[in-house]
Amino acid sequence: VMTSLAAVVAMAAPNPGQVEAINFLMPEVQPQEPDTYLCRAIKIEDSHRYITGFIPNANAMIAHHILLYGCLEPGGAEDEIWNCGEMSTSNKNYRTSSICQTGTSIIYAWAMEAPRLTLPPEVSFDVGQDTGIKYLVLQVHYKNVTSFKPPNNQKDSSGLTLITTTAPTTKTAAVYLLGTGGEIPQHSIEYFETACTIQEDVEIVPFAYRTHAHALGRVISGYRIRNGEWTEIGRKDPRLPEMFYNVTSSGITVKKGDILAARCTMENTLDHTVQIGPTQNDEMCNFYIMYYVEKLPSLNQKNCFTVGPPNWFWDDFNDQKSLNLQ
Ligand code: IYT
Ligand code: CU
Ligand code: CU
Repeated sequence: VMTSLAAVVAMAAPNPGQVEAINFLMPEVQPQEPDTYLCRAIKIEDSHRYITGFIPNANAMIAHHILLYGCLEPGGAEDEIWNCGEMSTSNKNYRTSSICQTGTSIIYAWAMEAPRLTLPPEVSFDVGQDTGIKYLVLQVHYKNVTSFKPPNNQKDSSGLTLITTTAPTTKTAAVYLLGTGGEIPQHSIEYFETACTIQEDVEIVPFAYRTHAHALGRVISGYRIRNGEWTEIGRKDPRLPEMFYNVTSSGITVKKGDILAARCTMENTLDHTVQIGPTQNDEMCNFYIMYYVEKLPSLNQKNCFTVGPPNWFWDDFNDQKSLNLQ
């Protein structure tokens, strides 16, 4: 059970399940370098947990973003804090490791201005025993670290309060990730595109989306294509806070034979080519779809990646050159 963490507050239980608010916070850390990414893991292997909401415990002056990941195996041990950045800086006070060793998925994202997220009624993330998520990993991106240095020497407990229940909800949430590889030549605008056909006989209901790029992203959009007709799922300037936003219009479903597609428009005003890659000097093109299924099973396919420009554009879709990584 998740009781290894300090405060587990029992709340009123309106349904047969026990509702618990679990504080998943940094243990009074003092990162010393700006742009430090710290991770902490908790094991949730012993029982099923159904996460129905996320309450941020963060200050936008200090934390740039907070991400909650599900892992099969975490990058660090329990009761350990490790460096888990997009490798922009490495902090000597902590060991550096990946977020997850295996089975990575994003569950929730907070960035400045993001309010708490309550999932739709009867929707939850099923984590723990018999699921692909045996650990939860909290990642905090520390932007401003001056308050952690002398004379203030403050300690930080940024993180999330997870609203959980032990009783299953009728609907199950998950996240589907669309993204690309590729490169943008100097002084140009480039389109990073991906598209995949849903092959499984599962109907999903997207309800939130998140975009992610680095400095060159200008607009990222996602679509469902059914019988040649395009319906927007979401569209955002990735320079805005990278949190989950409500889909453009609710009630869009995606089923077998539909195509999910995404595009990132990037502008490179620099004097060199920029590639998709892991550091802040590289780029990324990601469109995350948070969805639920009314009834299990959910999708096995969790992402849709292409090699991106200059080798793959939507026009290449019929050649079936799209790659499904993982
Ligand atoms: C190369 C790339 O696009 N990396 C992204 C997306 C990504 C996320 C996960 C790729 C894989 C994953 O298992 I989860 I393979 C990326 O790193 N995006 C960052 C996060 O660190 C996930 C982001 O903020 O969206
Ligand atoms: Cu950040
Ligand atoms: Cu990135």
